[in-house]
Amino acid sequence: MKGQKDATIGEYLLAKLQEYNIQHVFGIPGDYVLRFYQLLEESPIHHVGMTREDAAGYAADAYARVHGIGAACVTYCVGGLSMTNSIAGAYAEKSPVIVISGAPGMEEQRKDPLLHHKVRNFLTQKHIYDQITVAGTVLNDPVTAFDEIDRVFDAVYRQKRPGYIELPRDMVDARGRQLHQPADRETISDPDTLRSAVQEIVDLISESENPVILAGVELHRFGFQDKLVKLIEKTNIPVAATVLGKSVIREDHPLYLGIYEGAMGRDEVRQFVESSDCVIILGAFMTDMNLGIYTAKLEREQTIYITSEQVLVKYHAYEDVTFSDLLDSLLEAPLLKRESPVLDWIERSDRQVDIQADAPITVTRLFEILNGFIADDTMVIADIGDSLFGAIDLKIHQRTDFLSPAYYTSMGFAVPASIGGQLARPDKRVVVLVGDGAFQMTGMELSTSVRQGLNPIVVVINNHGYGTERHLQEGAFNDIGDWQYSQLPKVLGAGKGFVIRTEGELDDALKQAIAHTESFVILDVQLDKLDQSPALMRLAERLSKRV
Ligand SMILES: Cc1ncc(C[n+]2csc(CCOP(=O)(O)OP(=O)(O)O)c2C)c(N)n1
Ligand SMILES: [Mg+2]
Repeated sequence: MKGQKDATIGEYLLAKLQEYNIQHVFGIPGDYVLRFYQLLEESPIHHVGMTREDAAGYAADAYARVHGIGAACVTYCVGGLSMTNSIAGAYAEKSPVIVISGAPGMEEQRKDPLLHHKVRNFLTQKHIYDQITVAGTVLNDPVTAFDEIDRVFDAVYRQKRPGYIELPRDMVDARGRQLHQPADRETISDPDTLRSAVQEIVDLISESENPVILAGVELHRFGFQDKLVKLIEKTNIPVAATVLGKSVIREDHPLYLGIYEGAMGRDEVRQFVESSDCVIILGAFMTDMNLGIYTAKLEREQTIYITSEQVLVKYHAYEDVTFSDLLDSLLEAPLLKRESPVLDWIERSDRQVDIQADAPITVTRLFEILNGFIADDTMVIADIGDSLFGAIDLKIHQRTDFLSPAYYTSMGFAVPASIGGQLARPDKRVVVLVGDGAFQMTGMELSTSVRQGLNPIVVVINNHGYGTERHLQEGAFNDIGDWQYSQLPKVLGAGKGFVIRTEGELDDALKQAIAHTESFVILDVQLDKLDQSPALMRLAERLSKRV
């Protein structure tokens, strides 16, 4: 890094962010981080001021998912601890976010005084972050600070999970020193093990009659989408995606089957995958959400399971084989090109949706109509609840254009995530799908969208409360306040709002939303309390058969 010999710790950290091409940092200042904020403002990096720290975490997470790595910067404890839930989500779903937190100066910390924002001791926040990051450091020593910063960035980038850097305020201007050049920590495969693993995998695939690939989120995170496309086009093996991996491949690719998620997914996809005699899982975490709450039936005897963390073939594991090397070797291996599979049950062309202008809007029709509205430049960000269940059936045109906390499922992700997502990809129009409950948690972050000149189209799926939970256990605890969502433009001084009760109103509002590019658009889609998406219905129906 240039000029590192004379750099201060603050300057080095900023240079490191730029070296990793991080152009936006999300957060809220506080006195313990103000000096670093001053440097941040003087740097070419844009600071994006949010209304809450958890929302800053979601925005940085979305930015990281789209851009490859992201960062959030907050003050000590009141800020950092408020962001732990979103960073926990980034950990669980493998999103590489650098967390920078200010802290009391090392001089101030001597004799353990009761300084504001301190919880138990001065390491409380660091200890909490140890549980939800892959690497963490307190930059309390100028001699080791540069190496520590290198170590955390390196771990975050390689493991695609968050890292924590705490910067005491009197260390920002301290001059650091590079003790040693960062070691090349590139992990490499053991050639013999790699050869043996590839041989076994090739044999299994070659002997199988109807292999299928199940593609997961790690292909997004490591940027292996091209390798996936090459592999399926070389072999004609069809591919399904997990929910968390949705949009890992263009959803109109002729070899794409749809989302596989056990009982929640479409029957045809489920049958196709479960009747395969060789399921090749690539970069997918087999979570309960991916498997439709443990209703999937995959036999280990017929499974090849490859991720960045493990290579399992049937019942045994190969160690010292990297995900990347294995994919490259499979691309070069003598795998036969099969006949094109017959996939005539998949609807390829977008069906024209006939709008029944006066018909009351339902969740099913909402998603059918939205499907016709999604274009090449649309990025869809779905919150949890029926926003996510319904979105499973949406057809995403480009890859990596669908984001959702589909495994950790924290409500409130989508609106703040739309800020990180669109700043990372300004050429995209973001459609946010969000339940009324989730919107009430973080929807006011639209204020930041206005300040940043962003233009999300926010579809509030308003089923008057915690709909998903009503289907599990009804009670007054599922009711929430009845907000006038379409009036928010008045409060925020920008935007366009619509109340949607019929299909005609939805169609008209969506057309106006496309034309309104200067600020956000919010659609309050009024639904029946007990209405639900086809995916949620499928799940309920299949589960009820099991009990
Ligand atoms: C932060 C957080 N708190 C609580 C929950 C538990 N929870 C799961 S679904 C749900 C209701 C979601 O309501 P809404 O956003 O309106 O979506 P809907 O289910 O109505 O489609 C709740 C409270 C959660 N997942 N995340
Ligand atoms: Mg709701």
